[in-house]
Amino acid sequence: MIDGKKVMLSGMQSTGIITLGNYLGALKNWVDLSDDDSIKCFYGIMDLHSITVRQDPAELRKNARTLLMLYIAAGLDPEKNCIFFQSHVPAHAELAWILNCYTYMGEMNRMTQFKDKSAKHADNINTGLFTYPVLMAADILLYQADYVPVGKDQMQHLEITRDIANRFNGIYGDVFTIPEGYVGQTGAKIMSLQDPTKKMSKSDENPNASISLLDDKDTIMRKFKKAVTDSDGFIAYSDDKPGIKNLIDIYCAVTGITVEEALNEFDGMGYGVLKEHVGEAVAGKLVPLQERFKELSQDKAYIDRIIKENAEQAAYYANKTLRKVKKKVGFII
Ligand code: ATP
Ligand code: LTN
Repeated sequence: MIDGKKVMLSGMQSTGIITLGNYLGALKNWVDLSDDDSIKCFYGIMDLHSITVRQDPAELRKNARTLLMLYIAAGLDPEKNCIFFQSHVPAHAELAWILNCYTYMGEMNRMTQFKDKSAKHADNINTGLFTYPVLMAADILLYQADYVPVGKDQMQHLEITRDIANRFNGIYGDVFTIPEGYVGQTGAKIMSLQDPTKKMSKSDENPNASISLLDDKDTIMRKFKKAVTDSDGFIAYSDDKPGIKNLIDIYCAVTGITVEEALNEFDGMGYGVLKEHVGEAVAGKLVPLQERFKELSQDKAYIDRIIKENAEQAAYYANKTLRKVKKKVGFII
């Protein structure tokens, strides 16, 4: 609790321009939830997590700043929500170290994200990638978060966070709040436009596989036109038709209508027209966000102030928990 309010925390890695999947699966839900004045919200730009995969330094710096501006452009008010860079709060790395000593190799070995990422980056399977979920646990537990809104793919990391917190509390008493994951109903998992059996990901090498939040309308329309579907030729919402199902999911998440309503609307349409409708809806949703982003990009002083003030605020709460942990573990403080 902070000032009598429940706490919510989430974040994304600054590994590239975020996609429609990140937006519908996470960012859009954050914005909806941040309207609730009974919740104190923290949103991190998780740059420490980003370097588990090799990054170009200039790109990383640019992507991190872009991500912060996209959070704000999407509707997160930085005066109300604490939006901060993970690397500006040293407590994250410190608590991660401590929690590493309360986490078992066997637990980390089971993490599917590690398996996926180590297969993808076979030349750089570093220990940071392996202990990535422990750093994520530190992010969450430092702020005593009650709720953590994430896409479906992150739920396994949430479970391990709860296990680590329960283990630590079991030894030292009630130090950490046990967080609950929260997955929105729509957009929980948006799939790649080129391979609808794989999730849409900002680090996909094929640019046609994902919609970037900064793609212009022509690019969006072109990417949907090229989206992989099937050769049946009829619209239905079924796991056997992952390409069409994904297009319908995207449409529903963007417009807020149900699958049934969407199926009525698309009744008798061909795939080409369906793709056009989805493309129009997505582009329409992203235009206001892109305009706000442009304005923010021109206001360096404002963004610099947000970065500084929010880092101080985040550090204040994080250090409170870290001091408590150090005392419990037996460090001289
Ligand atoms: P990377 O490709 O760099 O691994 P990513 O695109 O998978 O990144 P993350 O930074 O890992 O994105 O995730 C940020 C947030 O977006 C998380 O809450 C995650 O669950 C959500 N998310 C990521 N991809 C999708 C998707 N395809 N559909 C729905 N939510 C998603
Ligand atoms: N692993 C998350 C990003 C992340 C995160 C967090 C999400 C890092 N720390 C803490 C929620 C809470 C991902 O989306 N890939």
